[in-house]
Amino acid sequence: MSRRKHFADPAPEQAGRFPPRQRQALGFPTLTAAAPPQPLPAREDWTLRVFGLVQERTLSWADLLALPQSTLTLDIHCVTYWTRLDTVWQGVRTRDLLDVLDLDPRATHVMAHALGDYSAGLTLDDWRRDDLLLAHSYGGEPLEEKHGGPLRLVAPHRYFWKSVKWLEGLEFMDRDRPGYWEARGYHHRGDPWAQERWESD
Ligand SMILES: Nc1nc2c(c(=O)[nH]1)N[C@H]1C(S)=C(S)[C@@H](COP(=O)(O)O)O[C@H]1N2
Ligand SMILES: [Mo]
Repeated sequence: MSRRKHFADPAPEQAGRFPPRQRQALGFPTLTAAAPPQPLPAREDWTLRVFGLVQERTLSWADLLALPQSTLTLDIHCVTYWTRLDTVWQGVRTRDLLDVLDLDPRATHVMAHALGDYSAGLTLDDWRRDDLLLAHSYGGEPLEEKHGGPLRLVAPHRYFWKSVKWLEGLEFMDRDRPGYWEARGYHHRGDPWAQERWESD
């Protein structure tokens, strides 16, 4: 795939929505460093395990659908210099999930674990924002497997590597810990507006 055809310079009237050095992705690229084992469980058999500094529990698909459902329109920014504006996701806001969990007061960070070998951490303050979503649908359709279906995290205020696909575990912790990419040199926070790409920056 040629970059020339699939990426464009931001239109001047939208330039303010593009973090430094980002270009517009015309399609929806797929980036998978660590794929999950096959075959994936079906949507209705998917579970989300919550553990660590929290009352441990396993949410079923029905449990997830019984939580408040939100539709969010979000701009997403990948560290490989592409941005997509106005992507539309449906699912459960992370803060709405926090409301039904019994957190240990020592918890300050959340590690999102994928099925397979991938994880990424955020702070509990990140999780309390209103623009983070546990997404099961994209554009009104069930989220495609290549984009992390049945369930993925979408954290638009961070580079997209933080948005863990095939999300099956949430670990509450009292400190930051490196996830898959952070252990390989990516920045521990990953704010695209501050260009926090690599830890040496
Ligand atoms: N489980 C898992 N989640 C992942 C990844 C991965 O390799 N495995 N890649 C990350 C990276 S680097 C990016 S940019 C986005 C890409 O999401 P997309 O394929 O839907 O564009 O997913 C993130 N989440
Ligand atoms: Mo990425």
